[in-house]
Amino acid sequence: MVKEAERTFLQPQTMSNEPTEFYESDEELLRMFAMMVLIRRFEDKTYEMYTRARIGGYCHMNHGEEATIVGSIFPLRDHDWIVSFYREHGHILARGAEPRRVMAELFGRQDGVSHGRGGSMHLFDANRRFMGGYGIVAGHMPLALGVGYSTKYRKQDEITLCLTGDGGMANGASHEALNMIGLYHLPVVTLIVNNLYGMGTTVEESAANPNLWERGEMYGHHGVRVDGMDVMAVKRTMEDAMRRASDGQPTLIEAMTYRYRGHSVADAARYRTAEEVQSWRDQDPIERFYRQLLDAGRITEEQRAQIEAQVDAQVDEAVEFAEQSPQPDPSGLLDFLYVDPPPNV
Ligand SMILES: Cc1ncc(C[n+]2csc(CCOP(=O)(O)OP(=O)(O)O)c2C)c(N)n1
Ligand SMILES: [Mg+2]
Repeated sequence: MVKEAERTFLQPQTMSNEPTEFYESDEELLRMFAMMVLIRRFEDKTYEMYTRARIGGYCHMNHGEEATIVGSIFPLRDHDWIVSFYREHGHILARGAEPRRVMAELFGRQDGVSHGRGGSMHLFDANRRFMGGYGIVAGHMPLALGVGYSTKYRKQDEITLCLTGDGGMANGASHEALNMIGLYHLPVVTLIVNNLYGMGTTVEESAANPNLWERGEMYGHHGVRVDGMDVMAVKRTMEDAMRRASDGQPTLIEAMTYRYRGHSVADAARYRTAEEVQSWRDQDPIERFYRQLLDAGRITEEQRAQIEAQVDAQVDEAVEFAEQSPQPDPSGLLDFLYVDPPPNV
């Protein structure tokens, strides 16, 4: 067992009432806030739909991770890429995918973002350069390396954001990918969503050195740890990382956050205490951002209520859409497996 004293650095930061400097427009700040609320409410609804057997299979949710997600994905430009893992509902929403098509995918329906073939762990939106959604822990990191290599080979100004979990950093593929990204000076930003657990295993139980950000330096990346419950802190860290990436310097960001719910819908999370969960809920990223915006006079109570009402309507509509979307026809079982038409090689 890991002793309490050894875990002090993983304790939540205390809420700060310091005024925050914003250079974003009101419109942009409210869009960020609305997206964090959308991810939260979408996941609430996902949980409800799972318990009502509308969604099957594995289902991993993002409650609590909204600041890390929005702070890292919002700075990306349309021509940048994302490669993600299986806890990615919020990631694809933040990239701009339609909630109704994401919900339809969770339902396994034809109108889903992966035409019902992928489900919760395999969300794709190639038009938005959202390249999945993968179930093999860290198996996607070499794919992000490949996307970054392609960008450099084609001499394009495109950045790849690779999101991964803390547990994934114990898999050999993460080391190989980080090494080659550093070796070839690829424009890749790797962001560890450190929610302190890989299933029921703590970071201290899976990492000889639990300061995961320190691995950046040994692989030629800039390494940095950020408070993943503070959306503006994550956004600034990501903006810096993007500037470095454009100059051929990759970054490894470790965002300290927490998942409020179990590993998947089926996990009762008996490996942690209710007090621990509450201590993180007490510094909820949505409430924290709201407080920052309120203190800076950038949001009103009325605006918040309006955003929440709009989001609720959007999520309800997403469920209606998913319910009405047809099951994929069995005759299309082999569709979408290969590029169509196949490349002329
Ligand atoms: C290679 C591989 N090993 C084990 C698993 C089983 N598994 C699924 S999720 C998971 C935990 C990963 O934790 P982390 O990377 O911290 O991501 P989180 O679920 O916390 O977001 C494990 C071990 C897997 N899917 N792939
Ligand atoms: Mg984890």
